[in-house]
Amino acid sequence: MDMYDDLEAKDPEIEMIVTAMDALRKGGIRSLRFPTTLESKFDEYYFTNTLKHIQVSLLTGLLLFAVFGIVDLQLPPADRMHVWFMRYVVVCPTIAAGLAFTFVSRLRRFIQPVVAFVMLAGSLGIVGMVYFDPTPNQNYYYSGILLLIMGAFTFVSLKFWYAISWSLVTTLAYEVIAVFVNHTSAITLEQNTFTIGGAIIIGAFSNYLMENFLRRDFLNSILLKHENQKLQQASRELRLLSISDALTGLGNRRHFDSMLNHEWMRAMRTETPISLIMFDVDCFKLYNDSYGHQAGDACLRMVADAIGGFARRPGDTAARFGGEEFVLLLPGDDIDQAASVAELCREAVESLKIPHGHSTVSSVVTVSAGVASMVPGSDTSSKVLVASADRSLYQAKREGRNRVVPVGCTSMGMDVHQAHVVSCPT
Ligand code: GH3
Ligand code: MG
Ligand code: MG
Repeated sequence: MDMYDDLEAKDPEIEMIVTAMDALRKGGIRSLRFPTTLESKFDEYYFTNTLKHIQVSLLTGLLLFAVFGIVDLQLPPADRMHVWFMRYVVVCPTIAAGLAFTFVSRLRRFIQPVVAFVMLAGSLGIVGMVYFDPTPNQNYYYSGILLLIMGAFTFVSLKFWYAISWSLVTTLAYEVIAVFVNHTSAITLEQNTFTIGGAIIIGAFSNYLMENFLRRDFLNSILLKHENQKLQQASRELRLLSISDALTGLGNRRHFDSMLNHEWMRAMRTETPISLIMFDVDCFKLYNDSYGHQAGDACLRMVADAIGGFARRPGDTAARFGGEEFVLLLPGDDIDQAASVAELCREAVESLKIPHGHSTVSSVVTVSAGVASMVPGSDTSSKVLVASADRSLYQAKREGRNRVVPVGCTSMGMDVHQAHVVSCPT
């Protein structure tokens, strides 16, 4: 099974890529053309991956063309001047201009036709030399055409259709000069034509393979990018799932533990206070018993929303501690600030006005809260903070529920002295 089979087929771009990949695997010249949108992306990719290569090959071609002027020394001076004119006034400057062009990034989309044009200048230059060749069978420069065919198909990274078009024009130009102008002997012409044809077939095959593989490479790079994005998204979702409570959407216990650890260390470093509020829904068992478990779940969601709205700053963490207990971690807040937030939460839950006909403290759903605050020292553990908040919560329950008890303080919300210590009958 391929990695492609695994991709969901619904994404049209991916479908297009999979089809193109299949076509490239099956082979054939038509596979060397993607649908327009993909093709223009491939152009960009091709350009980026072949630019250096093209520059090196043009520079090498320029040097070779210049150095090959040495072979012209065999010619009589008058003929040599013609050839040198072709070589140094026409072809070399054209190659140099083409090379310079490759450095102009905003014209990069024309790089293929420009390289094809430079190659054409080179091949027509050699055909010109064939024309001026003073040797008896005018075959002195013919091998240059073979060299250029090799270069065009493999060295300069021309795309298949550019290389094919170039080779046809070059061959035609050579044949016209050889047949109609130079009247090259039949035996030489036949030999040369077959060799050119053979070189083109071999060159075209190599060029086709290179482009085919480069296209596959391009498609693979998109697929890999796509897979990567999907994996990243899945891992983000998984992480979110692993730290959130399924019922309320708040952080879960694991998230709370890790945030507490993190913020505890930070508070220790910065020597700032960190506060924890622990909430517990009052008489919730009775709520469940009277309204049913589903209504109980809906009630927990509303309470969680109300409390979660008070985690406002980075580092503030609202989480479900378990059952009908919630926590709000407030790094940077001291006991007074945290007690005020706890009181606001208590009021927020009360003002939801969720009817609770069987509560012993109110006609609506209420929460009790225990608040603790510490500046962590190196010898204290965050467990101490949780334990103190828990103790305060227990005290709030004992003092009559629907109230906030900061550690070591008397309760807020309801006057502690008027509160009856009641317990929910279970
Ligand atoms: P107190 O005021 O002393 O806190 O009394 P309480 O009835 O709230 O406390 P208790 O510990 O006796 O009961 C807690 C109840 O919360 C019992 C359990 O069925 C209920 N509960 C815990 N988790 C869930 C939940 O996810 N959904 C629902 N619907 N009920 C839950
Ligand atoms: Mg409880
Ligand atoms: Mg309770």
